Amino acid sequence: MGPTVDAPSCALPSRPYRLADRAVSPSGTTVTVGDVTFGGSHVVVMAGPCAVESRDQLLQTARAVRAAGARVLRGGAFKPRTSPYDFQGLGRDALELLAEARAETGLLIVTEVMDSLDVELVARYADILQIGSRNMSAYRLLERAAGTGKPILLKRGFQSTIREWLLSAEYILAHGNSRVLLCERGIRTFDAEFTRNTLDLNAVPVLKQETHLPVIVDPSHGTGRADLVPTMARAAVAAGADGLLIEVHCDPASALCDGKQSISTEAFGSLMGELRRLGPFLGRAVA
Ligand SMILES: [Mn+2]
Repeated sequence: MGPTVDAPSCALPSRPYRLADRAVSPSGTTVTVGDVTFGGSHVVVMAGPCAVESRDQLLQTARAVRAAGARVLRGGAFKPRTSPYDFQGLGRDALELLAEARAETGLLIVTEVMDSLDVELVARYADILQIGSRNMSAYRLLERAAGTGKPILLKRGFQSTIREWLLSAEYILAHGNSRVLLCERGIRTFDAEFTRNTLDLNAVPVLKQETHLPVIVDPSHGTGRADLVPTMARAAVAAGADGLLIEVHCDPASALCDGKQSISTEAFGSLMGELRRLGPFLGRAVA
């Protein structure tokens, strides 16, 4: 007999994201906000403009997405733009308009908080706080947002691995806030000729194994192209996503932000019809 060698362990390597670990809740966690539940039998659709631009723009879009079956209205008040000369958002005025749209339509509000200094302000208006892709690793911001007790939509950093993303979620969970939604929104790859980002749908089944948290897909930023959004939205639902985040504008050609990837209210209505028909084949209802 030669020297003894330890047999390779077949056990999974221990996961560093202790609270996000699927083992904590093997059947998955649901996150309930108002009358909307993420992670259950329904695929929840969140829709609206990239940025709140005006009262008319927001209300017109909100009414249309509500009529088509969306449950949550998205709309940026504080916009992290690549150029400091681009439209930066209407700030507090946008939050007031979002509140007005909620009062009229009954839609819940998801909007981004970009800076620790704005957390309390945004939390006074939002039903769900969004942490944007650029801020996924802003750990103090994550903790401040977690401390509000509001549900957090955590977008994946466009240059972040799934492990890094789950560890960012762990910051929120470890700070005592268990209501985290993970949102895949595309990552930067070598091929940006035809698409703005590469939508990583691999992440959906990977996350379903690794974590109990609900998984959302954003096909708008994931592709950067309105014409690709319906296809990738259907693909996301087929892959097992618990929700979708879609940019919709009442007049995409005039949008101040992300017009190329924003679908019209009419296209959104058609997409919702397709998703509703597709859902039963996948064991999900779409709402
Ligand atoms: Mn956008």
